[in-house]
Amino acid sequence: ANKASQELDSDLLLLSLLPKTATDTTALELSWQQVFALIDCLADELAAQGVSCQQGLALIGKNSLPQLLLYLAGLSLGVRVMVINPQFPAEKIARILSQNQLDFYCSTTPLPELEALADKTQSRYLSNEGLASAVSELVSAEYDKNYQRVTPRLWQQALTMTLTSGSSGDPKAVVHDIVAHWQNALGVNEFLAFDSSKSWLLSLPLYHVSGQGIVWRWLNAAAELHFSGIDFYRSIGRATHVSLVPTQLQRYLAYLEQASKIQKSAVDHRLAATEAVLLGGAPIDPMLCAQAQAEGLNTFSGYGMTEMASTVFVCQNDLEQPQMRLLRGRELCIREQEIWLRGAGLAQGYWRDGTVEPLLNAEGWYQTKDRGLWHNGNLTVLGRLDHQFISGGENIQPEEIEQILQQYSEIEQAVVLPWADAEFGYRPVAMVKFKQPFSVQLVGEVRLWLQDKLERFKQPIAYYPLPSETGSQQMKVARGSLLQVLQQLQ
Ligand code: 4YB
Repeated sequence: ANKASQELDSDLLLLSLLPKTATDTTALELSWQQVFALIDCLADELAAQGVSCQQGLALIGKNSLPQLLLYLAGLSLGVRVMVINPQFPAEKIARILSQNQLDFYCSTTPLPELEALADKTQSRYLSNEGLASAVSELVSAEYDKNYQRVTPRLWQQALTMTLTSGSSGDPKAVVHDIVAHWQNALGVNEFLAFDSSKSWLLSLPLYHVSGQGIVWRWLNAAAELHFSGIDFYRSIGRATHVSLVPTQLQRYLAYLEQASKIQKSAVDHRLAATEAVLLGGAPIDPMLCAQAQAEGLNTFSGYGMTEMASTVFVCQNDLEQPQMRLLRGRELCIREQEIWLRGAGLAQGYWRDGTVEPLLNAEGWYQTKDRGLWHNGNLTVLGRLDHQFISGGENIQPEEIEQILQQYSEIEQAVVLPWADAEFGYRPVAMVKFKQPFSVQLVGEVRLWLQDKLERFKQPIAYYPLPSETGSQQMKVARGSLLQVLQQLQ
């Protein structure tokens, strides 16, 4: 039973759309009743356009209220729903649509290039005019209007498909049932004290498991969900909970610093609503957490992945004795340095040609390909096994070198890659984003600084500027594209 539906009669406000501009203070707020009316209405619209149970529906676009409602409406019809990054090239989207048997796609923005590929996709474009007008009509209407539910709810048969990029080729679709998302919500809400008095900013895209996680935690707790305004960093301080990747936190701290220089009202930010910042998706530098703590931000470092419906392990950083926990119902073991997982949140599998390929090995565990150490209930993630390379017979874990480089005060981000070498097999090369313009002099300083911090064979033999588009904008560093850039230099 959905806790949220128990709240249906209360006038708890759950979904607020923050003002678009700093001067516009009229936030749109919807109640549970309105949201459920909207979901039902959209589900009927989808059904009227031919969408039915077990078919595939793709939603292409950035986070928006219509997109969230369509996601939930599709699921309420027992549909397989996939949200797709609108920045993917049209050709790639077309391949994803056909590989994943997505019968329909819908977008909140026009996609002429994709429509031109319609015969390749065999996927039907759903006119969103009807859908969009349904949303705007309902949002503006008095919601005591009695709506008539036409199509049945079939949540139990619903599946979400979330793309996760492997080391090569097109991303794989990870299939979850609603139970897996719900288990994630139960585990995280318990650890982060997220209840009906709290709010979570939808700070990550719905096409990542981390964005969907926020939605299910909101529903599970019957809490508030916030959409960000144009000024994302300003929106952070208005919710009690926010999920961020480390680079977003880094930028938020810079934003707070800037704000305190410009106006005294930065004090407001420190007194902001934020109670918990859940970090994840990439290695988390303890220094960053310490800086956040100095700003009064309570950070939690999460380790998780799409295949486990996001967070599996959490560490609360801001205590003298950091509190760490494997979320309830998850199990972890380390085999030959690899993290193996099972239990709550586990996906049904990868979608392959209309069937679901299970994730578990012969011993019943999901092998993460992450290298890790488990000591006294604490987990240290050392990097991806598939990023390792061998240099003169020695194993190199690029993340280890990156972590040390990033401790250098002038380095914002560093990515270490293998450089083919006739004698050594591979040698480490660094791509670096400095806080100031890249220069030979800075590189010289880094080399000197690194000398007593790393074994010689781990010290990068060359340094290049990190192309900005591959780095921090995305949740994961695009190592594949960086390797291509490097090969051109070689
Ligand atoms: C890590 C890592 C870590 C993942 N150290 N490597 O709700 C959340 O949990 C959340 C909150 C804020 C930001 C992100 C999240 C996520 O869900 C992220 C989930 C995710 O990244 N999934 S993924 O499938 O795209 O990648 C998983 C991989 O990412 C892992 O297998 C690790 O390699 C890496 N990773 N957390 C070091 N704390």
